[in-house]
Amino acid sequence: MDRNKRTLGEFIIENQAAFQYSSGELSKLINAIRLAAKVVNHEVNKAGLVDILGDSGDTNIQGENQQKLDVLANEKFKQTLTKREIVCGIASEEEDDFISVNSQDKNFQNKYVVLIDPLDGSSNIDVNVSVGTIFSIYRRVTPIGTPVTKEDFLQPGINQVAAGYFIYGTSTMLVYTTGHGVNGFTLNPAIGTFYLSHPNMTYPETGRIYSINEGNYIHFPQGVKDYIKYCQQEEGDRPYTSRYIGSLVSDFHRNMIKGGIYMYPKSSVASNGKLRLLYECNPMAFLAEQAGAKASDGYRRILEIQPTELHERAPFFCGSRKMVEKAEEFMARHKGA
Ligand code: P6P
Repeated sequence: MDRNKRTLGEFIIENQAAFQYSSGELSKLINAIRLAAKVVNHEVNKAGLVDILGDSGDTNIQGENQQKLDVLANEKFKQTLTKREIVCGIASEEEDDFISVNSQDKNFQNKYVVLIDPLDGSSNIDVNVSVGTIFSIYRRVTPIGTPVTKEDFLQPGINQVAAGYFIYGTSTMLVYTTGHGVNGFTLNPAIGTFYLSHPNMTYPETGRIYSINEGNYIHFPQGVKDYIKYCQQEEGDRPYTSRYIGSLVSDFHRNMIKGGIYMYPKSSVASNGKLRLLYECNPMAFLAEQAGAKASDGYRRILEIQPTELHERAPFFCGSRKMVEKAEEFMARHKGA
């Protein structure tokens, strides 16, 4: 029963002092993101009805019919975040450029920028597979009182002050960190409240699950091909199990609980892989490291990469520390290949 579990709100207040920029700002920011996620969760859960019944009959705030879900999710997060008096800028996978926010004409006094993938894995919606929202939060680096610039968004992942994801699956969860470990909260849909269900989440040091789209095998670097064959060999605790949902948040979440590695490497058809550094790799890498795991591009720590473009991509190896280190060993053998 929820009676003896702390709510998200209680947890944030109890841990506010640990957040170096507290004065309630984190609470407002996480609450804003939580509110938008509950709306998105509602829309995701009835998505199938749109196909079955045609128009869901719902209209959104603009009076338009049901929009495409990832556009709808983007609008919900933008609306909610711009109303909070702590966000000065938003970058989103669904927006070509960043959005400068000067809520209530406060002369750009707000301190935080939020980068977001509003609905990651949205192609899975049509086949009823879980999807997620990924968010990453930084303090601005340009002077308060001035409009945000691209510099405020192009920060290395080590500068994140908070990051997390929502997973809209068999249950809806929020998993986030502010640099003091990773905690998971499960939504009780009956009352719309998130409860602390997974305190202090940690990745197992090793595991037996590898997640990669092996349909791209012929395009992978030799180091990745060799690592996949290593996973499939009959030796010791191998062969491992291949599990790939096609939704980063879901594969990451399962691997954090069971142990495993997720890989989206570069290839001959995608020179930097597919995942976006700023609002997919960095937040998931922050969570991974806070949970005792590892995240690299096959060579370098993801969180130390200096971004140059808002939507730049990065190869991504993330999960149980010993598995990522083994994959990096294979990559090192063919460095430059
Ligand atoms: P592929 C979803 O589009 C996503 O960004 C991740 O969530 C997922 O892991 C990956 O792309 C799937 O890509 O090329 O294997 O279909």
